[in-house]
Amino acid sequence: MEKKAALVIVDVQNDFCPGGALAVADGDQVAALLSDYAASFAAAGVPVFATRDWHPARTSHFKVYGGIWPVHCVQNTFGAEFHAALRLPPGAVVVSKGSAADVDSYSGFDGVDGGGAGLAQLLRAQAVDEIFIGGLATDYCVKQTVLDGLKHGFSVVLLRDAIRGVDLAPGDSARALDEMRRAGVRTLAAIGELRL
Ligand code: VGL
Ligand code: ZN
Repeated sequence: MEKKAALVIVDVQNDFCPGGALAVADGDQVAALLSDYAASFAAAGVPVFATRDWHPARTSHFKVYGGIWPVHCVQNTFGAEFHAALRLPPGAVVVSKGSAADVDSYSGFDGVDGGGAGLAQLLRAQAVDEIFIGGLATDYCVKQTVLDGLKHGFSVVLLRDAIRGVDLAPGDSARALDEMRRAGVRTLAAIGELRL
């Protein structure tokens, strides 16, 4: 039987792009490329989801309150907005995560839409069984979203040209990619190879 696909764009927000509080190199290039992916998927009738890191001003996720990260993606600030180069098609569903004051949540599957529905629930409601994932950052939220997608039983395809990592330690992104592959993710090398 044909697979029913969805696109999940992870955390393409100003704070993860050059100039942002937790900037990922070339994060803005990913924004532009994912706009092209989103347009192609939407034209093929594929639903598009966009997750966002959506933190309260005070959370143990931040270094100042005991965590490891600089303050970033605080709700309703410029840093938390999607990058201007990210164009979401009409009907794209925004999923927010990281809103608790005392837990780090990296996975898009921890997120909820405006009505409180979780990502897995939203995907299942549309009978989705295959998700394409790209965004930021390879070694944190992309990795965790991919691993959780596989755990939930979705077939997962990583958009290799549309991810970039933080690399707090050199090699983190390469190791993340290995871990995702061992868990069963498939990869699409470049947008030119997309067949819908
Ligand atoms: C992320 C670090 C901290 C991410 C979020 O979106 O990958 N990374 N918070
Ligand atoms: Zn965060």
